[in-house]
Amino acid sequence: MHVTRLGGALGAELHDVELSGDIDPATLDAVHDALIEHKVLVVHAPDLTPEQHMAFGRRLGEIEIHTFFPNLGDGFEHVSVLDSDHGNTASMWHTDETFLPHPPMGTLTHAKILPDYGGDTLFASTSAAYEALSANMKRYLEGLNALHDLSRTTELRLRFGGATPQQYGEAIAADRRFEHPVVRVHPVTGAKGLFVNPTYTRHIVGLPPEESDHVLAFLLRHSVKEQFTFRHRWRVGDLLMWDNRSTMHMVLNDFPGRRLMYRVSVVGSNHD
Ligand SMILES: O=C(O)CCC(=O)C(=O)O
Repeated sequence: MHVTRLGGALGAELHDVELSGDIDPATLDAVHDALIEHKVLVVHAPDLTPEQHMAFGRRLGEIEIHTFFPNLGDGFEHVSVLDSDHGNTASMWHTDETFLPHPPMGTLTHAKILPDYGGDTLFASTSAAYEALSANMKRYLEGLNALHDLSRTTELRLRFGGATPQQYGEAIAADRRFEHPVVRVHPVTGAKGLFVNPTYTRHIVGLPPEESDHVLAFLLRHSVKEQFTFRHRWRVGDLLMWDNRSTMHMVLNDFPGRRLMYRVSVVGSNHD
């Protein structure tokens, strides 16, 4: 296997690695190390089947049935489906499922159908963003927690007519929310990273609302400065893996036509 870097802050492509069969432990360790170092890995794997996709995920850790995305069903519940034809294009910056007590350690997304152009995915390194903060801001954030809430997505849809007040009420009542530190320590590297995102983070706990809103707005704008980002232009059959503990991502919703992705998220890690 060899690794080519694709971006200054994050992103690399793996070559000469076969993810569909029995991966030997040394290769698996090398893939895992590359994931930790580069945060986003691209492997071109056009023949990867959903079985092999799940099996590779399980080599990294326990895989989840996604909280809200539809899935392939019938033995393939762990493969969730993002189909733009069904309105599923995750086009707002987020880290996956941060409203859970234990968000996934990583996600593996396989491109099945792509539009003729557009639909790239942007990634940002939350550790590079943290490192670039001033010492004063780092001190200010230390010890603060933020509330992450799944119902925030329904609230946003409500504002644009995509959800009813009743659906919003149900989303609040579903109580899918959790407080996490604003600065999180990566369990493998020990590196600190910002852990707030505009999709799920509602507020910083204990701050006056206006202060919380302004601090979050600053952090979110800061986090996606181009020097912390990497943009992936997909080929059908690309498998992208991202370390969900040190990144945010969003899809550019700039395309006509259909974009269909299969995804597997790893909730427990075999390597921490
Ligand atoms: O479709 C993609 O490129 C990424 C989708 C996404 O945001 C996710 O799977 O969490």
